[in-house]
Amino acid sequence: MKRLIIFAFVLVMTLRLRAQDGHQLWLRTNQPLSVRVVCARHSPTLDIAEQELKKGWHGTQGASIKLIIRKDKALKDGGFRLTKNSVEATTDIGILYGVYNLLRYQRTGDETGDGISNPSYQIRVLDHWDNLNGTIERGYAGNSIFWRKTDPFVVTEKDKTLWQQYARANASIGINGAVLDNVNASPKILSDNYLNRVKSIAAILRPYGVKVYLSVNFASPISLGGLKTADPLDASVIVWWKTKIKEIYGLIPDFGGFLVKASSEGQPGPQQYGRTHADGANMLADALKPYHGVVMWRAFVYTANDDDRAKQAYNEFKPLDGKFRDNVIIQVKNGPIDFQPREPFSPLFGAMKKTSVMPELQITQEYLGHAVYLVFLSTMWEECLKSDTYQQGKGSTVARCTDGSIYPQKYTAIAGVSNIGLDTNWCGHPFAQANWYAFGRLAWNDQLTSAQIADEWLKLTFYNDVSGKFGEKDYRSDWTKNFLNPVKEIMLDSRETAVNFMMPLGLHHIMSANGHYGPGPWWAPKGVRADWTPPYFHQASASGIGFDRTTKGSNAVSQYHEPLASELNNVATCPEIYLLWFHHLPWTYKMKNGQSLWNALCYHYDKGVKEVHAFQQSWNRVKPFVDGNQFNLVQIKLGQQYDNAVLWKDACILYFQQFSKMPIPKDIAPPVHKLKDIIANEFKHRNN
Ligand code: GCV
Repeated sequence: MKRLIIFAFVLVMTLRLRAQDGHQLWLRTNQPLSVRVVCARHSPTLDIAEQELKKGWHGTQGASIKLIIRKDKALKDGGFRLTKNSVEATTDIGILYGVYNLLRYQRTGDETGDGISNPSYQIRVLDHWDNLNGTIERGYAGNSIFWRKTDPFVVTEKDKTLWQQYARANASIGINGAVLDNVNASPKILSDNYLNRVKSIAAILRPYGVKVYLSVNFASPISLGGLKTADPLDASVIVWWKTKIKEIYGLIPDFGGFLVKASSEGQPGPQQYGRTHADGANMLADALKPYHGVVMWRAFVYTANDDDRAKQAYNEFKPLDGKFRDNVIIQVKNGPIDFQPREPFSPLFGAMKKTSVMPELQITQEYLGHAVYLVFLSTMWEECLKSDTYQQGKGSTVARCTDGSIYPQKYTAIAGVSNIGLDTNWCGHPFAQANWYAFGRLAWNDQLTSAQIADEWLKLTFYNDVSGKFGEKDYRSDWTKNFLNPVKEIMLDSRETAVNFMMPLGLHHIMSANGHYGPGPWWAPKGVRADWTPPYFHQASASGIGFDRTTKGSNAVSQYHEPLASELNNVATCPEIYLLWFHHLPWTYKMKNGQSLWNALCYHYDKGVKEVHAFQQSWNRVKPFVDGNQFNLVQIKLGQQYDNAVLWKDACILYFQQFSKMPIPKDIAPPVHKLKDIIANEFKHRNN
């Protein structure tokens, strides 16, 4: 008997001390207390809610909690009300969201406020850029969790477990949709075999309230249906889509709808038939309407013409305002170019007043250091969502222009391009999980601050990391002072740091063409269209640097509403963070602090490098509080980030110095690389 007890004890301790691999995300549990759950009804979703309470209860030992579904005018769909002893909602999924929130409050120690919570956006969707062969475009965490090359149509128990874990993680932060395939879509996704696999995925995601959507290729009627055209006004094309959509709903009755990248970056679209984006989107919308499906139609369009690329989406879509069906939602990237480390908000936000518009954010770090850099993207998204468009007077923020507060949109929605793959820790970098988390939290509540989100995520993810120390007296205050506060500071500073060492003062799109990782301001091979090359964007010459988008230049400023347009147009009032986005200025231009533009640029690069170094030192100090595996992984990645930051600094300073011909300030560390070596090595290692 004694041996049995010792064995059981050792087993429990071993399990408790098992190294963290990050797979549990922010849902790590630690010895729940007992709870009694009372619920008059049963459904797969309610059963999950009950199990979650039992698995994760950290409230009063032995408490009793009621799950109540009833009409409540204060609650929107999915919303919930928490009282001392109950979770109330109008729907099953509202109960599940309420349960996850209650459990989160228990674990973070945060207050529940008045207990009512409603989502800011109705549709909170992850866009997976997953290809049907299992690879992921701009994915840095392994292959797709949905598709694979070998045995593509076999659904294994392992698949189902992973999809269930994925759905649970999403539900825990309120994400309620998943677009399962790349926007550069293969027509094959609409073939029988793939649709049957989608059906299997949908069945696992359904109890967690996650609907499936598909990206579709506009030319599918030709490539899959054998038609001669994909013209959206052609009767046979309309019938083809109607039939296909009927088939989809026969398999998946709660299918969400389509995401479409059309007439963009080589993808087929209505324009090749002389039709507009509205013609294309409306044709699909009409076919989806009887089933309550939506079309998320992307505004990421630009062509190789002389017009400033930053202006093109607005020029294309603004004239179509009011011409879209009410189940079309125009999906707009946060900035006018392409998910750069810093962009002003897209002028389409707030400008389309009679059309549903949804922000598209990029969770995967295509332009922000892949799964190598520690960059907490929440501050970038918060900056965008809280930007004032002035479209309906002061306070018309991007958030309010898209969440239904200002315009009566039939649907409100927000999308995040997923950073999830088959890696054990889902996202490649332990801190990249915070970006998935932050997207979900902001989609639920677009008024949250990044500080709060970081605080929650750190508590949920790391608090019980070092099990041996967990029960110690004063552990909580020790942990807060020595882990939570310094790591939160790293997270909150991390995006500005990346901007500093990559593209400060409004510079943009000067990254390497090799996977968009590392610097490449020189890259402009013959024959490549100009608006894909960095010199098009930075415009560096002996006379200065920056893209003139003022009224004297491309006039992109005029796409913004007053007083913002004038503020941006005037170099004296344009915020310095956007200076070179909107202005071409001489190297000697005097900044607000008296420095020359050239010196300011050098100091920003240097500051970014120093900040990454400070992150490293700060991280080294938190070692006692972090699981060894996770600690080492982050330490290694910060080392790689530091090296790359130095490369960015050296490359950009040396490259731009060729034009400025000015000396590098003496009080910054001189470059350790030679420009010619950096350029020669640029494509040596392939970054996907
Ligand atoms: C899915 C950028 C990316 C592409 C991406 C495209 C888009 O250009 O580099 O990989 O394609 O944006 O958003 O459609």
